[in-house]
Amino acid sequence: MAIGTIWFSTVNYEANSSFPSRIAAQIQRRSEMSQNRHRPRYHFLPPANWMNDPNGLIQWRGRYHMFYQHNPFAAVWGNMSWGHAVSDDLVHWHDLPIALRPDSEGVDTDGCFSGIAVNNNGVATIVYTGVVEPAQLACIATSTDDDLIHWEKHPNNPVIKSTPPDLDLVAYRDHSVWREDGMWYQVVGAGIKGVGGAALLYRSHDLVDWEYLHPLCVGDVNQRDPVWTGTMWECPLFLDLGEKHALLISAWDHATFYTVCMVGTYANKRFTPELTYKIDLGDNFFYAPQAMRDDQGRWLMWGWLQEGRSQEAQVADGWSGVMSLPRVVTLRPDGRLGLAPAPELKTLRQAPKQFHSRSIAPGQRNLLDGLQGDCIELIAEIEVGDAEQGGLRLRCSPDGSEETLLYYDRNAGQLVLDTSKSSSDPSTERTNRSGPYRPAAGEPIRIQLFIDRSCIEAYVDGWCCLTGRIYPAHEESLGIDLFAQGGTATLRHLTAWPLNDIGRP
Ligand code: DQQ
Repeated sequence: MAIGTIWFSTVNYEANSSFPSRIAAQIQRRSEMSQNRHRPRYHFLPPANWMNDPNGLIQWRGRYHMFYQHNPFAAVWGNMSWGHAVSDDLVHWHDLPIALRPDSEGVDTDGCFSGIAVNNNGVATIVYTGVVEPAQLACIATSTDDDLIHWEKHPNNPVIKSTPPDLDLVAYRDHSVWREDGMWYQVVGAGIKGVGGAALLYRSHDLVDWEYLHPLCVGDVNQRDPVWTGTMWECPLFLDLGEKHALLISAWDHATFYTVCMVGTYANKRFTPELTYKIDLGDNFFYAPQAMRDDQGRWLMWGWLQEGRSQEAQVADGWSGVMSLPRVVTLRPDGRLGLAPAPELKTLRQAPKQFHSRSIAPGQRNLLDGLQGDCIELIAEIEVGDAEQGGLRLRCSPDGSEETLLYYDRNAGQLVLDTSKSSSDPSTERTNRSGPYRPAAGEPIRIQLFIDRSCIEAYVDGWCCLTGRIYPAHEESLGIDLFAQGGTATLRHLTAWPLNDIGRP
């Protein structure tokens, strides 16, 4: 088994101690990995090994910094450290050395779990979860260099010494921190036994001394409608959107992973949800999101695209986990969150191909003149007409044995990513992803879609996202086509742009 070899080779880029040699090793590792055919080409992921949650997103001295949960030693979860990359344009990322790693003694020997970064009067400060099992407690670290490379853990860590004594908790970790009325506020993710997930609210003058106030919001473990919010809320994310606030939580319960968005009102330091729904119909393929407000005042959000293939395949390939594209988050007049890919991504576009006015009858194929691509962006408007289902076929093999369908199901009122035929490799996950969606009355469905090898990211009507992972077994599964069933749909127009690889410095 190749595991031993992989472990050995992937460990190298971290084993070098000098900064330039570590960066050089990261670049070499990236170029070795780029040949892997499921590895995305314009989504961010580390040079090698494991990545999960986005962490510590911050714009600092004009540059975008992304930290992420990372195992530097293998393509499996473990040794939780904070990987680090920086970008000037939100598109191209430069790797930097690991920012935080577990110490051999102290308050995070079992991992530096997820957290955030804030600007505390000119001092970049991370609030993260230090783990010494079974304790998972808030810790802080500061950096005073312009590139946020060196981090000092605070001597008073953990800065929150224990969980609130009156609460019987399932778990307690992860942080969202903001400034309000001249004070720092934070919520910590938690679950209250027998009650539901919770976001616990704290207040501080200096990010070091924290006073527990009360739950900002508590879920109901017995409530399934409109969406179950799990037994514990990981990675709470509290966003001030002006008229409304949004609390995003990663609903957790052993095998359950998806992100729930609650839009509502924040008053008297309590949050009351008014609208609750899944922020991405891909469930675990968009998990643990985090957001930053940039110099332009935009909320930019990233989430972790989990893998849909076996752990053996991940270890054999030497990488696991992908970061979503940056999503601009806004508040829509209908109360939902608007979600759009950051416009900076347009710089990746090559010459477009355009298609207009095509009718789509069931079973018809090759309606897009042989369009192909696994590194491509599409914008399409489709009228479902009298069809029961209408949409797109993606990553189709010439013999039709492999294909992925993205369509609107009119009768069910659902957006569906049908992955049942995405791969003839039985070890890949092929469970369909779907959820409530209807276009506005009389309107076509407007799809902006990104295919990046194993990643599919769909943005429909500017609010309904569906992210998936697919692993076609055949190299020639590159076809893109139109799809209708139970009647005839119509393509108004479709533009396709092959996208550039983001390359590496
Ligand atoms: N991942 C981190 C935790 C968080 C979980 C550990 C969510 O802090 O709760 O890697 O994916």
